[in-house]
Parts: sequence; structure tokens; C-alpha cells
Amino acid sequence: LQQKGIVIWMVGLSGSGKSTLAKSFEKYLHDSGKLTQILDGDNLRTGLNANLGFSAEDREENIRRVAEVAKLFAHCGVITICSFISPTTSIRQMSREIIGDDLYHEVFVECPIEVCEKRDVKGLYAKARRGEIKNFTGIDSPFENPENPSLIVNTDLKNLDDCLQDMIKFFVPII
Ligand code: GGZ
Repeated sequence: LQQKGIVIWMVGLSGSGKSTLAKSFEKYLHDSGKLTQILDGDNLRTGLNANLGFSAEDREENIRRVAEVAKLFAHCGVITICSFISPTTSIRQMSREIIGDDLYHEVFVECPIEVCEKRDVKGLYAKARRGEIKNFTGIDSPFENPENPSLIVNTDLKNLDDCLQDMIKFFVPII
């Protein structure tokens, strides 16, 4: 396998477009013959992390386990794309430390919360506003913007294909 494993860690609010962008970048890499793995809520919170909720402690444990799994994949040469809110600086510091500075690449999928809330693809913001979901990120649970991401992708200012081009331009030279 002539491939260097790395971890691409996508950070952003619910509805910011992390998963959509992760999927389209994975398709691009796959079409160019690369071995990839997406880790996200859909395949982690339903399985390995099924016992975790959204308290600060559970989010930290969620991210800790994800980072450990991502490290294993990356060490096998897999391009591992992690798509988690990862809401705080300290949580992201932990994932960077677990994975190692050399393999960890952070992408801030930036989108104003007003836009995420307007999109409300799953109706979760509305539920959070009605108090039916507690500890919802950006409503009654904190989100700290990443301070030093490797890349910022503005999903409210660009369409999906232009965001994908930003990912390709940044990552293809280093993989
Ligand atoms: C935030 C929540 C919550 C609460 C359920 N807060 O848009 P989605 O639905 O598909 O993605 C969100 C996902 C966030 O899980 P993560 O594992 O990425 O979070 S963290 O990194 O903070 O551990 C959202 C859904 O789960 N969801 N309840 N209270 N998002």
C-alpha cells in the first residue's frame, strides 16, 4: 500500500455541513484510488459509543474513543476523516495529542449558527429551542471556534463543490 495515513478532523456545529463535505471528499479520494474511512456520529454513536450522550463528560469520552480509533486506522495507512462537533478547545487538544501532531489535521467547517438553525435539516434546533433536547451545541451547550485549524471551509459562503475544491487543494499535496 503506497499511501500515508492521516487524520482529517472536521469540526463544526450540527448542520454546518461536516458530514456532507466529508462524504464528497471521501468519494473524490476513493475515485483516485485511495483507501479511506469516515468516522462520524452515524457509525460511532450507534455502535462503539452507543452508551454515550451529550453531557460534557460524554462528549469528551466520545472524542477520546474516536481519536484512539482514528489513530489505529491512520497507522494502517488509511486516510481517516472524522466528522464530529468536537465543541471545545480542550476536547480538540486531546484528540490532537492522542493522534499526534504529525498525523492530525483540523478543518473548521465554519457556518454561522443562524444559518445552521435555518437549515435545521433534522429539526433538532427547533427541538432544542422548545427545550425538548437539552445540552444542544450552540443553544445551551458551548461551542468554541477552533483557534488554529489547518484549513477553514466556509459552507455558508460557498457551494459544496467549491468547499470540496478547498479540501482537495489543501490535502492532495500532503497525501
Ligand atoms: C449536539 C446533538 C445533540 C446535542 C443529538 N448536541 O446534526 P447531527 O445531529 O446529525 O449531528 C449532531 C450529532 C453530534 O454528535 P457528535 O458526536 O458530533 O458530538 S460531540 O462531538 O459533541 O460529541 C446532532 C446529534 O448528534 N445531536 N443531540 N445535544 N448534537
